[in-house]
Amino acid sequence: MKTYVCGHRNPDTDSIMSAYALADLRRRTGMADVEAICAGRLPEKAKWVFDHFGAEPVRAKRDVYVRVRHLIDRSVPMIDADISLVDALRKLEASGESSLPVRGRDGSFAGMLSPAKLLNLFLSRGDLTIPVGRAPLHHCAQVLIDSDPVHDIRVAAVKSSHNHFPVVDENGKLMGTVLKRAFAEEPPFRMILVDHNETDQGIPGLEEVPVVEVVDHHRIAFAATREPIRYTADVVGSTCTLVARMFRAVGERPTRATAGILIAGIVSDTLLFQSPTTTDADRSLCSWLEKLCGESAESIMEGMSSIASPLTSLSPDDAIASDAKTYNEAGRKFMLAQIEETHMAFFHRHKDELSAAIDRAIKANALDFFALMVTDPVRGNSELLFRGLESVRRALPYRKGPNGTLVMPGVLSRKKQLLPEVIAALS
Ligand SMILES: [Mn+2]
Repeated sequence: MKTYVCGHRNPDTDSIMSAYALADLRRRTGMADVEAICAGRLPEKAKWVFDHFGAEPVRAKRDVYVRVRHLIDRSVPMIDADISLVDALRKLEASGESSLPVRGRDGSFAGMLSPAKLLNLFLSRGDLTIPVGRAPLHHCAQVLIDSDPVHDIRVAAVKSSHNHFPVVDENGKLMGTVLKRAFAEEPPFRMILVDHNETDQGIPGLEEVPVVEVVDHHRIAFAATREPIRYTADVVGSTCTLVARMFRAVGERPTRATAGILIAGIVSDTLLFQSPTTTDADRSLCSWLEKLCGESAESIMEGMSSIASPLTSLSPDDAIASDAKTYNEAGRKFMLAQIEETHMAFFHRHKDELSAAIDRAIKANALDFFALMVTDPVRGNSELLFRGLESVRRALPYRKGPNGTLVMPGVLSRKKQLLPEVIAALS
């Protein structure tokens, strides 16, 4: 069964790199079919890292919804319309199914071959050597589209009197059959979460798929599980630090590329060990990785910094969404976004467009408020653009600066510094 390793939505470098490296480790320790994916678009910085180390970038995936095509039963044959009816009936008999889909010359779905529909033909001693396409076929079958999410049709399918559902693609081409019992089965893949554990922050569709492992350095707000799962959490500066530690614990050495990829995650989350979230574990595991990689953390950080910031390279709507996390706290729904930018003046100049984009996001996501934290990792400061619930803004301990933003001297971490203040402001 396939296992996806995936970080949070609007993924940052730590999320993507830890997914890549953990998939590598799980593959080495015997997991057969494991793939690192990225929840949405792969950011330019991440592309640079994979390119720099000559590694295959993780695949960007919009969601992990189970779709009709995942349920197609490959053991159920399709009947070509031009074979003789008698051959078709032999195939049907051999399959053990009560009906089979018939595929027209052009690949389209022509109907279901079902003995009940042929009774008249048998009783009238009709010719069984005619092509099956000319025999009476069953037409009222419920035809499914291969790309449809299963959750939309599960209830109707389970209630339906049919046991066989022919599946077509968007062009009407017959793709196979889904058996009714498939709707009751477990999803055909599993998830490993890195760098997050809250379903709200995960890839869409996550709520449908069993999670078998979590590796994370955030607060724990994970739902109760049915079975034991592997859960690795610690208070360190990056998830990549935890993955590096896991390599070491089982005596596996990351390759040069994987070591570099892990370093990229560590230095981007700890802002090259300047963030207050940094721990000794981050520093010591990073120096182990530097030896394996042959490149310094500083030079990898420098390479990543050369990539344009979201503020310069993206539209205001995409920029505020590029690293935004959703929270539900004290009955309020809100988003906290973070952008790194070493030119604060550039941020001030675009404040109005960004405010408008934030207001659109508040409306689209039915939020109570949205705070955009713009962080200058070089000077070690942040500024906050706050929109929405005025009472929360007033309760925050930051003063208003000359540019109308809230100034946050020495604040670098959304998780460790901003989020606790926001939660305090809500109570
Ligand atoms: Mn992280």
